[in-house]
Amino acid sequence: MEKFEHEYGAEQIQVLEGLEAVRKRPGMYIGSTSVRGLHHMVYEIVDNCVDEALAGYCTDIKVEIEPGNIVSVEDNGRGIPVEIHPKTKISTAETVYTVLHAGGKFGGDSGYKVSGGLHGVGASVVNALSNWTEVTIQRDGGIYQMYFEKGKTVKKLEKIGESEKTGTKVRFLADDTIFESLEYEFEVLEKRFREIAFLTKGVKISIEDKRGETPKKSEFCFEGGLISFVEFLNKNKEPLHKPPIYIEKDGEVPVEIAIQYTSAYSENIYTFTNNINTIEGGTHLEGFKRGLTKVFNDYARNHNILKDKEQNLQGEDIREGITAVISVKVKEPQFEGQTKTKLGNSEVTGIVQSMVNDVLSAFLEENPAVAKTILEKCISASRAREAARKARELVRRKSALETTTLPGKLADCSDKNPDNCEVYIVEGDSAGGSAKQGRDRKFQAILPLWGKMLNVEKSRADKIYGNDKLNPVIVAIGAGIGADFDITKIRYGKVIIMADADVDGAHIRTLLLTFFFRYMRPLIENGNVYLAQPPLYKVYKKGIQDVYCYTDEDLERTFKELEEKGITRDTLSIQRYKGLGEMNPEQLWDTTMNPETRILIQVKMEDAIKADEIFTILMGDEVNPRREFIEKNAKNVKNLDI
Ligand code: 28G
Repeated sequence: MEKFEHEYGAEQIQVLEGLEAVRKRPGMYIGSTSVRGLHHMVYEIVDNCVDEALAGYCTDIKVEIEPGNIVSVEDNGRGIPVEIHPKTKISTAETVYTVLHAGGKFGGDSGYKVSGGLHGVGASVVNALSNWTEVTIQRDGGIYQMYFEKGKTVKKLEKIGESEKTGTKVRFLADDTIFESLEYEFEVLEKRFREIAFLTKGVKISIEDKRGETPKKSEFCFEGGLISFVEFLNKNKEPLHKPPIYIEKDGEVPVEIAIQYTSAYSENIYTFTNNINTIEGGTHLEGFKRGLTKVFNDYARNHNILKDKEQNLQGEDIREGITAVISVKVKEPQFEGQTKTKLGNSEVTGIVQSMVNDVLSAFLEENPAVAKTILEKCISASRAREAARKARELVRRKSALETTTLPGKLADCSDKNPDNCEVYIVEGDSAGGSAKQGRDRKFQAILPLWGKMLNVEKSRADKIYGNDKLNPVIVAIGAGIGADFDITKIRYGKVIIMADADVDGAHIRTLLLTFFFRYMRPLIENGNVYLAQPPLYKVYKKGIQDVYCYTDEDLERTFKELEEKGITRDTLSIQRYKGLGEMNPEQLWDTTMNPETRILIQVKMEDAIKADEIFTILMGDEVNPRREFIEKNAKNVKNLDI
């Protein structure tokens, strides 16, 4: 019966089937139904505003999270066209919201999107996955509105008022029967919108969170675009030249690049394709690296900075201390790689390479002082690399003669299969002692570390090898460092950092993480690095079992639970652990080392920008940002964990 209630035309049936497919397999369209997918819903809508901005008609984008997790997005573009679409026989606006991939298939003229979230699926998918959607358009002197529920048109587009303005406003409530959670994270959205604002110069993006008692608000607008982006990334570093180098070229594949060298040793290149962060790099990055290497070598030769008999500088020498952002716009991007964030379009390599060649070499000719500063840095990097190579060969030769000896402090485990094994890197001798006694020696190895660690941010690879604190870590893990690091050789599947829950412990943790980040990055990328979580409190009383609490909230919860059993707070004793050393071996096992009961935090690479920022603040030469950071986080030590 129901089937005949509405008179659907062939087009409409197709539409309904299309959106039904989206609701049946949401993950295929929006990536996932976790909070990650939920945030993608917002990005999809905002991307439409960004497209309107890229077309040159929109300057202002306003995002609000209303109470009840309703999202509102508004732009001041031309407004989605309201007239009847010749093909679908319904308004263009309704078409955009009900026909899958309307942007690409309909419309004839500028039908392609250059912005677009990871999935670039468009408004109809958001509509299909929303409990309800309300679209308001100001255009042609009027205000128009339409309304949908779970993708189905409930109110067709109608004129509801007069207006001289233009623009589009969309409000939606994501469907809680589809998404695991509707709790948007302000900070996640904020970070993405900052990024979009950097990538789309001149556009103002504001975000306001109206859910809590005190609303949060941020506003981003960068006239400098990528130049501002690079300055932002380098805000805690010491630049070697100001302003950043900016090169740009329009054409079939528009390319924009900003570069600024700093006194640091790391290489930080971020690439974007159609405003999407291509974390795994790809052809644009490849073209950039090739172009950069050639331009600097040519310049050095032509200006006799490299003598005839001297070897070319290597790419890695030329990238030491570089911070760069590369943004390309590709009509039909192919994303490859494990997380589909690697650009695969092969034509892009040559385009970026020749653009860097032409524009950057011209820049260097016009700015010889900048060229000289950068090349001096490259040459000293090259010398350091040569010294490191010699040091490494020495180590290799040594290990070929002697049989590889494990560090004396290491209490190794008996199982030799890395998949089963874990190594605890423990701060201090006394905690190391307890850990050795408390562990399960079959699969748990203990490596105690103590004393002041080498500051890896300020050291080059040649020093790292010879360092008596880090050498045991390198040898125990057994897979080398830097370019030689070979993850298939790791001796333990889990590398667990166990340090006190205080500022000193946080410092050791950050130092080790910096070291892993810079010299064993695949270990972090592969998820092998963990942070042990020792308890902060023990709650005890004669006659009841000891309760360990890992956070303040945990402690409060424990009090409440015990109160429900009639045990009041004032009858309880609380021990606050100041360090691992205060626990006996058995306690350490129960609370922090027993796989059945312990809490391990896996260190994620997801946020390389953030990680690099914290490392730089804590380790770099600039003292003020470090002090500010420590002051800000002294109370909340957890924030020091990436
Ligand atoms: C507020 C939240 C999300 C948008 C526009 C403006 C136009 C448009 C959007 O056209 C149909 C398909 C391709 C042309 C285009 C207006 C041309 C002339 C637009 C948005 C017609 C879509 N006038 N603003 N779509 N195209 N903002 N914000 O969605 O051929 S979507």
